[in-house]
Amino acid sequence: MTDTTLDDRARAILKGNDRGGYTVPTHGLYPYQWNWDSAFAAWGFSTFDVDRAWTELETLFSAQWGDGMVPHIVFHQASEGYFPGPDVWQTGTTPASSGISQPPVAAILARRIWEADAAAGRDRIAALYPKLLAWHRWWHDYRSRSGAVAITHPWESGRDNCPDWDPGMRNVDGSKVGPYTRRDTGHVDASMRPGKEDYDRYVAMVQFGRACGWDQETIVETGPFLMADPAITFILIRAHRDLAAIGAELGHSVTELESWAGELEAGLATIWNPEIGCYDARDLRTGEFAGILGSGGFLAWLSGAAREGVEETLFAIWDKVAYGIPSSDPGSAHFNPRRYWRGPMWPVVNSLIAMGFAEAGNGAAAERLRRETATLIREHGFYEYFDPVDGTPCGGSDFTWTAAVWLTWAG
Ligand code: 2M8
Repeated sequence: MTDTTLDDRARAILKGNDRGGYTVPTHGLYPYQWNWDSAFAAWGFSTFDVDRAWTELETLFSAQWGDGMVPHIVFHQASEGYFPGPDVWQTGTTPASSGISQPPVAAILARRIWEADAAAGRDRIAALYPKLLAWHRWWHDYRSRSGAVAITHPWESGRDNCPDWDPGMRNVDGSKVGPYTRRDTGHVDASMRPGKEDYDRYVAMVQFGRACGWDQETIVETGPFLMADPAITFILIRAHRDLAAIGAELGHSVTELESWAGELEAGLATIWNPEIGCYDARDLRTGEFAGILGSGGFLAWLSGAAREGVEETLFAIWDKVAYGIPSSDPGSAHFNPRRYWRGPMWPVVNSLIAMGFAEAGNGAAAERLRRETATLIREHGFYEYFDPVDGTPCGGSDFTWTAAVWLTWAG
């Protein structure tokens, strides 16, 4: 296919996954609206329909909770195709939603969407701004207490079963969750998805949240899982700054956002693991580091937080594969090139990493990453993710965020 044909195909995927005001990540496997998928969808739409781009974000924020949290899934329409659905989460919200959040990329991408058409976007971004600010405040008040950003469920990281979460997962008791039926393995090869023990623990964490009425204080203080996530920390620092830039342009005082970004930047010291020479995920219940190098650490450039020596450490793992930056180190015992987030390369994360490289002045690395990602999409199509060693396409096909990053970055 030529790149023009691929552009057409990418636009057709976004339109085909549109369910009316929001897009699903892919047909079948994911039948609802996911938080960070939607932010990428909006960025993709902004290349050919800015009005639709804003609508995507507006629909997502229509599900914002009273405390500012923006849920990771919004269950607009009933579907039998996904587990766990609204009956399991039981959050009691309208629209129905999950009880956890997802990486706060919305402000980063909203700023880019606004740049795509400044005049048309002014009223839309002005209306979204207080909602984005409330969400950022939620991350600050509830999740930034240890210095870095904490997650209460691996699904909140967006990098669900990556080895970064293994220390925290070991302490979650999944043995008493009772029977349930997974749907994901009916859509894609089970060997590419998280295992049963992982799912038992995921469900146990949902059951804890449900039992305490999704009380954030209780979940953070006494829940089964609390880990510092370097990737979300980098993303939130960057998002605070982008939201501050938006706010300043709109005439708001942004000192609060700037101070939140500064606090997180200082807090990065708490997740520096000298043993691996990199920022690292850390179990906040035990203090244990995960000891994992992978795509999460590469997001340091997005917030301008890369330290001396990090480039050498991290680029060595990129050099071990042929296509893009893998979600974990191919040299480690945890690495699995096709099992979901335990090693594969995800175009969506690579687009954020490249954004960081470009802004840090490393245009050559940004271009290498773009080229490697584009090769996979040209050869195989718009898959959810890829094997970084031999390029095998994996997961769902006709995937919204892969189409979106083709239109905005890789293509
Ligand atoms: C994956 O996560 C969901 C749970 O949220 C799942 O596996 O069922 C992750 O890749 C996540 O980052 C993504 O937002 C979601 C939809 O694409 O799928």
